[in-house]
Amino acid sequence: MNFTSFIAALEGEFTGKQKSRKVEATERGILIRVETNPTGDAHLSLAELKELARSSGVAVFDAITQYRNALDPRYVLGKGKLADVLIRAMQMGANLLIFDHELTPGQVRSLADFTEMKIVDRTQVILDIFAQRAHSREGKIQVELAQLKYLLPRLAVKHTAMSRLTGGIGARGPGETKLEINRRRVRDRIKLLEEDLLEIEKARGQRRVKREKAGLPVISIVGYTNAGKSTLLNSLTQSRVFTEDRLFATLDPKSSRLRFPRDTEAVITDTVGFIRDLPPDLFAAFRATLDELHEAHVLMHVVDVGNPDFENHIAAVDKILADLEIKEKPTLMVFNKEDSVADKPLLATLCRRFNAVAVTALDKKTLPRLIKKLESLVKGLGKQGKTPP
Ligand SMILES: Nc1nc2c(ncn2[C@@H]2O[C@H](COP(=O)(O)OP(=O)(O)OP(=O)(O)O)[C@@H](O)[C@H]2O)c(=O)[nH]1
Ligand SMILES: [Mg+2]
Repeated sequence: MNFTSFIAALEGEFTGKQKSRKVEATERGILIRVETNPTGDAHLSLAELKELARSSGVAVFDAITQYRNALDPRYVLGKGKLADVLIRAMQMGANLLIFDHELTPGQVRSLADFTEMKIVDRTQVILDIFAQRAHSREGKIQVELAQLKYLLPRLAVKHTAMSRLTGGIGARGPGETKLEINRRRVRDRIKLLEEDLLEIEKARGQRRVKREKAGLPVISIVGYTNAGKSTLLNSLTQSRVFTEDRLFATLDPKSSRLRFPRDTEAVITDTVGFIRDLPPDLFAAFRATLDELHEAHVLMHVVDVGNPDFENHIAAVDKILADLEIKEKPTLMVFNKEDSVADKPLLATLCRRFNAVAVTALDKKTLPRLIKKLESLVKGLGKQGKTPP
C-alpha cells in the first residue's frame, strides 16, 4: 500500500469535509417583519436588520414584510402567511427565521413548534454580534451578563413545556427539577458576574482619576453604529483602531491624544456604537462603559450622512444621550461620509439645518475645518498649558 498517497487522499477528504462543514456553519436566514403602520419605514428597518444579520455572520436569503393591523399574539405573522414563509424557506434551504421584533418567549416557542426552524429576534442578533466582538475581560462579562438576563425568562417557558411533557407522574417531574437547578445556576452566575463587573469598574474609576490629573480636556466621539467613529479617531490622531464595514465593530473603545496645531492638547475617546431600540439588558450591561461619557467635556456626534435613515439615527442617538443625562454637554455635529452624498447643495442645506461640519473621515484633507472647530470648543477647558511637552 502506498502510504503517501493514502495520507494525501485522507487529507483531501478531511479538507473536503471541513469545507462542507464551513458552508453549514453559515446560517441561512429569512428576515420577517410585520408592519402595522402603512406609512412606516419597513424597508429601512429591514435594511438595518439585514446589516445586523450580515454582521453576525448570517447569509440573508430573503426579507418578507406583512402589513397587518396588529401583530398576531401567537405567531406574529398571520398563520397562512407563516405557512407560505415556511415553504419558501424550504425551497431556498434556509434554516433560520429572523424577526424584526422583540419576540415573547411564548411566541418563540409557538413559531419553533410550527416551523421546526430556528427562531431568532433582533435582540438576539445584536447579542450575537456583541458576543463575537467582545475581547476585553470587561466586554466579555458585560455580554455574558446580557445574554443570561435574556435567557432567564426564556428558561421559564421551557419549564412549562417540560412540565407538560413530564406531567401526570407527580407534581415535580425530573425535567422540571433540572430546569429549576438550571435557573438557579443562571441566577448565581449573574450575581457572580455583577460582582466581577463592580471590581473592574472600581479600577476604571481609578484610571479616570489619573486622567483627570493629567488635566487634559476630553472629547468623546458618539454616534450610531457604523457611522465612522473609529475611522475619524484614527484620522484625527494617526492611530490604528480597528474599523470595519460591520455593525458594532468597536466594543472595547480606545482613547488617544489629539494635538492641535497650536499646542492645545486633548484626549479623544471612541465609544460603542448606538442603535435604536437597544435591548435594555444590553444597555444596562454597557452602562458602565457609557458612563465614561460623563467625564467628557465635549461630545462629537458622528453621523453617516450617506445613510438614507440618518435622521432617525440622529434621533436614536439623542434619545440615548438623554437617557444617559449628558444631552446638555457641548456637542459638535459631524456629518461623515460626505463623499457618498452626490447632491452637494442638499448636503450644504442639511449642514446648516443641523449646524454640522461635513467631513470624509477616510480623507484627512477634509478635516481641517473640523479640527479648528474642535480646538475652539476645547480651548480653556481642562487645565490647559500645564502638560509637559
Ligand atoms: N465612504 C466612506 N466610508 C467611510 C468613511 N468613514 C468611514 N467609512 C467606512 O465606514 C465603515 C465603518 O467605519 P467605522 O469607523 O468602523 O465605524 P464606527 O462608527 O466606529 O462603527 P462601530 O464601531 O461599528 O459602531 C468602514 O467600512 C469605514 O471604512 C467616509 O468618510 N466615507
Ligand atoms: Mg468603531
